[in-house]
Amino acid sequence: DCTSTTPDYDAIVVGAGLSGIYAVHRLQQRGFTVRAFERGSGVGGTWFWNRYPGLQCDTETLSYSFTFSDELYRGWNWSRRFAPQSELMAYANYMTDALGVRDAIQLNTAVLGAHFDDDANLWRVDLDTGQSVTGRYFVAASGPLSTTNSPTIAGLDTFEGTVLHTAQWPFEPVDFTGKKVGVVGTGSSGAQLITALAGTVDKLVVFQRTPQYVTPAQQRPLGEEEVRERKDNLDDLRALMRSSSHGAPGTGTDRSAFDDTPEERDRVFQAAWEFGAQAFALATYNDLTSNEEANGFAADFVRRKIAEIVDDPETARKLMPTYLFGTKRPIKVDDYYETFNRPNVQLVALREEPFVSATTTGIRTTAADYDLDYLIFATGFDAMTGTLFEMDIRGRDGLTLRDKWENGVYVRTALGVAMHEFPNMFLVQGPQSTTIMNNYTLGIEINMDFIAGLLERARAEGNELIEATAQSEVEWAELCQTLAERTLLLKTESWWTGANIAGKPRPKLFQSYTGGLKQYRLALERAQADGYREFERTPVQTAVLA
Ligand code: NA7
Repeated sequence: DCTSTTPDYDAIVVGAGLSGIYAVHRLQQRGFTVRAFERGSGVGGTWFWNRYPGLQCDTETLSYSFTFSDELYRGWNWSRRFAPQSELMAYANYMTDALGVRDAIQLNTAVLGAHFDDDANLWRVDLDTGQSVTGRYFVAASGPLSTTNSPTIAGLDTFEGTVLHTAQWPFEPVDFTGKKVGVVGTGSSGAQLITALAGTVDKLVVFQRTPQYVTPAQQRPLGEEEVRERKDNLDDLRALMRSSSHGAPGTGTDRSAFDDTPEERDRVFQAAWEFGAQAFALATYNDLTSNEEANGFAADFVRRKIAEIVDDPETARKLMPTYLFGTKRPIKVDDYYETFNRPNVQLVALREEPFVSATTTGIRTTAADYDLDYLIFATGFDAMTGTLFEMDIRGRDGLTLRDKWENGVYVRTALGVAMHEFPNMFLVQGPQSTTIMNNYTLGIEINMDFIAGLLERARAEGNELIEATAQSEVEWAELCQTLAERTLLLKTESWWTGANIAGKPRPKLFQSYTGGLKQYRLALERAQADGYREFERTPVQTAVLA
């Protein structure tokens, strides 16, 4: 006597960044009706919001492209080794149109909440437009880095200059010519912004909390020949990407740092420094982030470079990182250390002279007053769980995701894509997938192809209610933690360890799968081949109302 209530859509997708765009496509292609909601006024996600000067994607365009379609890969031309923001946005729009998914995406619409209805067995999704829609499936493609971290500084509201955040950049270009600009934060965003602004501004004050290991990206325009070559050998490229540790060529090596003499090691590090991209971190030696002594070889090499490059010994000292190399995300930016030789660039080491307050005219530290027209936060994101917690997501019996994951302390997912007690909810590039060791475009494909396959299988069985088993998420979370414990990553505080947000409890289970993208893909392929045993499937039934 069971009847099913028909939802508005088969699937509701949150976000129209690259993961949302691909999610809509993959689900539509398998015959599901889909609606995506995007809070921005355009598609592109990360590339839509992060429009700061100097932005470029630090994964090479060679592999930072979807590869599921030869035609679409060949139909797009990147101009440079690393894509600038405008090209990344154009690419997101190209994919949206080429895949014909634009009509399925509702822009300017934020998802406020999503509640699983235990009786109707569907998701009720509340939007900031006042609308409410229902879907059988709820797919969070909301991005691991999309809720900003904006630290508070006492008196900031009295500052008469302009406050900006790299990930909430104004739509109109900002003219920094002749201005005094302060940048807080020296992660990937800060490092790119600092090198881009230094030549324009009158004065640049860099407020650095933790010094970083920065190796050159070696940006350059692409030649016609190399573009043709990569397009002609797409099968090889795809195979290389799928069998590499980070989903891109040149990420991974079998060699240990102890295979070489100190002189040979320096030659290897120097060659990687000159090659650029992720070569230094990922293609020199395989034990840099598992063995402290090996780690020290790479760290020392970068510190020697800093001493060589930076003229002022005091500035060089402040720029020297002391934490373990590669335990924060490696930064690939050209001319970073060189920038501190410019007479208009000043480095402030916040651990030596912390902020006291903002003033009407700038920033006061314990050592000095800095006059500023602009204060720019390049302070990163409430990563991984931040955006998911911001939405009011509730599974069975009204259980909130925040409670389920105990405020982020115990994040558990089945294979990084779903949670027990949250039936028919799926994650694309969510916690415990490969977000910290990913070429995102391939990571998205691998995640979404698995999810679409599972949905298709369940539909064919007549079992449209899909729920990860409790056991599968416990096992996967334990695996993620065990793998992380074999690395040095837990020894450093960063968004990788979930330790970058003031007041947010530190996770006790690692929030990313660090076995590499190839092993992750193989784990998903095994799950598929074994009949998706991690997921209990039942027919959709709805309670008969008395
Ligand atoms: P990141 O990598 O999280 O970097 C944030 C930077 O901001 C980093 O230097 C932080 O110093 C600094 N920070 C954060 N909070 C503060 C406060 N309260 N005071 C001073 N400095 C602070 O963010 P990005 O946007 O650069 O990059 C994010 C990811 O995007 C990146 O990893 C790539 O995957 C792409 P800390 O090191 O915490 O001491």
